[in-house]
Amino acid sequence: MILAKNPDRKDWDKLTKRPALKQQNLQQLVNEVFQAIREEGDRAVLSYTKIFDRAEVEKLKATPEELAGAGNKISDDLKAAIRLAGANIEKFHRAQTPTVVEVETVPGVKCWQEVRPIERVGIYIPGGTAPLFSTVLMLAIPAQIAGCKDIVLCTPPDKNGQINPAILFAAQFAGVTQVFKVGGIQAIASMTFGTESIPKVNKIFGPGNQYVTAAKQRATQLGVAIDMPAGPSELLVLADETASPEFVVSDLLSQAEHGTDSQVICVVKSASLIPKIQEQLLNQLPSLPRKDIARKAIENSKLILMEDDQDCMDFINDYAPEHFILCVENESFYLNGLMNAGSVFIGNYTPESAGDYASGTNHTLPTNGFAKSFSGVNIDAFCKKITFQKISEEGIRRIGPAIEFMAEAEQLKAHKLAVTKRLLSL
Ligand code: HSO
Ligand code: ZN
Repeated sequence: MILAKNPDRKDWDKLTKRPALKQQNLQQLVNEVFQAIREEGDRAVLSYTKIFDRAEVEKLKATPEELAGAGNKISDDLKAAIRLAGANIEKFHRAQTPTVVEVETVPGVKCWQEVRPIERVGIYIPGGTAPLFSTVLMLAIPAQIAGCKDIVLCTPPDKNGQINPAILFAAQFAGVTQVFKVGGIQAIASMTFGTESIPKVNKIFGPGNQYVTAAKQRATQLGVAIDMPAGPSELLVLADETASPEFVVSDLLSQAEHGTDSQVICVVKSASLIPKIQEQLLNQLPSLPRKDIARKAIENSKLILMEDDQDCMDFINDYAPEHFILCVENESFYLNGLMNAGSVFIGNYTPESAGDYASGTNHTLPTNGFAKSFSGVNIDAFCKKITFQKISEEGIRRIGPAIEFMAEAEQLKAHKLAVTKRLLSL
């Protein structure tokens, strides 16, 4: 880890800056795939699946038999774990259900706001070395609670044209309505335009590599919403002497094993923690199956000594971490001052893994400083709010003249007349 001791504020920029994403020019490839899928539908999807995933797929849609058989291919313990995690995610997200807002702003002017689900949502789940079936729960459970009619899931097939059984099981458990064996740019393009088998959706959720990210950006230009801009996962830990260095390092590594580009920052309040953290890293890293990935991520990560509380607070708000682990004695100082973070984990017994899987909070969170302006996925992400108003004769009498004055001042005569005509009729 790169070590910094009480860095000067003018050097914070370097420490809070995420490494520049490799901005490969994917636009041309994305446009090509999008155009082919718009014109040829399934035929193009199948041929890209052959080229990019090296998989022969007969039918894009997972069959009822495939879905039904998935439960037998995973252990009972894993099924029980998925059910426990799912129940907690459901409890926490159901409690977020927005309520109707109704106000009579002046007598006779009734305004209210109601919530409607986004009708069709798409969930993208990457394949690869670690099939993240937990993300299925994090996206499909809130979608179901919100009342989305169609919850479409796309995930790339393996070489034999199969989908990971844990993903299939989680999909059924969480209320996904249709599962498709398609990944990458072709999955996002399919959900953007719709093909013979894959429905067009209104909003696309889920993580992905740079191809998927570029494709999601293209989808937004074509009128499909997306959850949030994506970047490599990140964690900031703030620890004082009450924190267990062993636990702190286990959290740093759990984040680091996601990818070589994962971002890890450990801020310590006292110098005595520095050698303890370094020692724990040496102890814990070598035994991890994904040690090569984790080591690379840790090499680019920072261990920072910051003794002043206000400095720490300002630094954290500046960085705006996706995940923030707070393990200090004076936690309320930080909880009160915190402005920017995706999700916060407090105390020695709250590992980030808890939020990744089973405590109930969502793990789809803003990265790359977007926690300054974005929330993590929650029920609102699957809903729209519609405003309504009903104005009585008394109501239009009360607010009509103000509307007339404002319309006149904006030189919008037709707007003014729409009110004048009504006032004259009374
Ligand atoms: N930490 C990841 C989510 C995840 N972890 C899924 C394990 N599985 C991004 O928040
Ligand atoms: Zn994780």
